[in-house]
Amino acid sequence: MTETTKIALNPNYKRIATEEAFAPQAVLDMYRKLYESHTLGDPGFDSLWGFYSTSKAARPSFIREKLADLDALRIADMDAAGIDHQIIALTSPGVQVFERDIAVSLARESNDVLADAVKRHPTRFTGLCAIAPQAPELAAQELERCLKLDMRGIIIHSHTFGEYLSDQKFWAIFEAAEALQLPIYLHPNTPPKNMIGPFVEAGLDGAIFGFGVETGLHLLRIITAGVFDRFPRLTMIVGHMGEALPYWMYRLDYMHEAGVRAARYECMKPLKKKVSDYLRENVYITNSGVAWEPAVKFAQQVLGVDRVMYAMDYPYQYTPREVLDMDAMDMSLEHKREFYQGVAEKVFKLR
Ligand code: 1DF
Ligand code: MN
Repeated sequence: MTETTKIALNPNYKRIATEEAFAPQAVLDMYRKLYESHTLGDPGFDSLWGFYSTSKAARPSFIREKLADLDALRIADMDAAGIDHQIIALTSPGVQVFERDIAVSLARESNDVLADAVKRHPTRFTGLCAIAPQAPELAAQELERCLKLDMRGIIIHSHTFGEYLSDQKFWAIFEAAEALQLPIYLHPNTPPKNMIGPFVEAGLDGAIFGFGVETGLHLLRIITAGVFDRFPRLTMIVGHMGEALPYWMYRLDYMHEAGVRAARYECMKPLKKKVSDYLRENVYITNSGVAWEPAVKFAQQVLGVDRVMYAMDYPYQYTPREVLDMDAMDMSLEHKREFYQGVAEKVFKLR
């Protein structure tokens, strides 16, 4: 974050960063108040936003300032890193820590703030729509409003008060997302209170590991609950190299099949396809937080070049030099263009 060298835009492809965060100042203020009130009873939230709300260290201070900016500061950072375009979403945990009515209206407010910024900078920004899973029956309404605001997808920050979207009470969200053809970015949150103990006592609850465990688990619950059999045209996106699930595909297929055949769990029903088929056919992944050539190539190999997108995770992992590393990957220009530009243009309907 102290780098000042400016990285040129690449004439061979656009660099589109697909998991970039913002938060209206009002939301940041509410996170701080919620943390300071100690009323939520969610150790993950207190760990995450206790840190980002109050720490005076350089990185959290940088992040607080940049999250709230949707103009000159952000665009200067994009220019310095050679990022042409950001797909921007409300930061984690979104509105998913607030009481239902507040969550619904706060999602609306932050969608308006983001849509205005996209209007000011249409060539630089695209927005995702925040919704309140606390009110699944209102999701369709807000999603239609977001479509009119020209948003291109949905952001959901994993669990909501410890509940997962695999629970059928949330499926109205999937129904609306599929009908409106809006992809759902399932973004990390800290593990819920009944899971976080061993993580937080070792300082592993956040982006270092807990995020990935929680979000990979969440996507797997969605798959094994049969969501994609019921909504076959639904697409979801997960960051952080698919939250490690691509690496697990072989074993997931083997053990799911074995468990179903033996009728081991009442809750684990047969699916129309293998677990890995849903990962390949209904899911896109991004390399947010993982600017690492072997991991990018492995994901492309097992999911397909048409399934893996670039993301920086600005402002949390603002590392302009990673762009040069990704540019230098030993990979054909055609595949690099898919990674940086082509897949994102398709998923978010940018052209
Ligand atoms: C962090 C990372 C925080 C990611 C985030 O939102 C976030 C972090 C609060 O480093 O604490 O979106 N991330 O996606 O890796
Ligand atoms: Mn992120």
